[in-house]
Amino acid sequence: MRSSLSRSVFALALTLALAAMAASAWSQAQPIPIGVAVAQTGNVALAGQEQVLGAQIAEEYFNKRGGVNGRPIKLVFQDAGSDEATAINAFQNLINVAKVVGILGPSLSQQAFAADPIANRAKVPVIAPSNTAKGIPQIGEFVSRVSAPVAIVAPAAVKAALTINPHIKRVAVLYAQNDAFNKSETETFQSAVKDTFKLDLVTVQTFQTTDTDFTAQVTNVLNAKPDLVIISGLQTDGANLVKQLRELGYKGVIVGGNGLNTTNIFPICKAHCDGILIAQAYSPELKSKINDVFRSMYKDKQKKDPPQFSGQAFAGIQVFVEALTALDKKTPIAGMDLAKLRVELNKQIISGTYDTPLGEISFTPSPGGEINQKQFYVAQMKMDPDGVNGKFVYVK
Ligand code: 1QQ
Repeated sequence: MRSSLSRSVFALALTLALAAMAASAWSQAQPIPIGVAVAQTGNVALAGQEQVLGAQIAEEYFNKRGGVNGRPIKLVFQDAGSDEATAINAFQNLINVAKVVGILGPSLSQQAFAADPIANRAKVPVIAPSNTAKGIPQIGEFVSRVSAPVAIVAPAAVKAALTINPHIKRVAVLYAQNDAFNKSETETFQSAVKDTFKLDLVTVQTFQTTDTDFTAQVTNVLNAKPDLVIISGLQTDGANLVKQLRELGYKGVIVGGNGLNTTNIFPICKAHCDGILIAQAYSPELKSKINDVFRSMYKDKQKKDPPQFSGQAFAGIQVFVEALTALDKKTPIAGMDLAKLRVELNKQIISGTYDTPLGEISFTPSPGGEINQKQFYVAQMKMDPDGVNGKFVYVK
């Protein structure tokens, strides 16, 4: 009797101890795993590689400063590729196998609409580093973004075009119709052209992100005699379109969307990249302590100023680190099981204010997750005559 009682007490104690160990298993894992699922392969890797760099610099910087109250973070990279299926796979791996506390990714809005609902159902916080389409934070309460929506950022480039050439009247718009971000961005551009700046939208042409021959669209554009052309495409298709527009004789101003927002398109449009105007949610010239540090760390490695996609990725990791730090001060995270930590971390992310290389940012309250950001910019591509090297020059 006595021994069977003590046996069951022992069994109970053992069960409790095992449960406690399982609950804190993640927390024994030094360091804290944060998932990064961006495009390391496929056509969007032209932007994704800049995100990898930005995230790695954040990891190095914040770990040097003591990580999360003395505990380092560890980025777990899982290639999200350039399509929906690869992004979903990456998210599932990070959530279920790597058991990360949250995910930075994916690169495309098109992928986010497919992969984010999985994280949202699993109650895993996602920070979108470059998902600028309408409707991203509305995917669910676990989704927030450090990438300001096109609706707020993009019109600045049209305004800059009008400053460069005040005689612009006739505008042609082209967009990739098989991509969620490009469909969202062209809506913004078209309404800026017609409603905000009262210009004539003389033609709208569509293409696919997989297209390589734009002769038909360019011919239609040239026939419409525009003095401004606005392109919403991704990197390779967008840059090929610019190239063919110039080769077939277009001489007016070109505004590109966020899909062309990388110097990695230079090898495609070469000298023809010259002059493209693109609105920016980041400027290397922003004066702040954190941006000075980020800019100099990036410059040491890459010998050039950091681009927007790197700045946003850095900011996303910074938000994770600072939210984890604040949460840990209130309730030590080592005692939390992973499911609870993810939920509490999401609440903390949404409620914080962060002094990032993008300037001071915060999020709209739960179930919000939309970024509040104050400063936006416009850059213009300046190519050397050889068409090989070039840079983004910020328009004053
Ligand atoms: C989106 C974007 C792309 C240009 C990121 C690479 O802004 O898909 O929302």
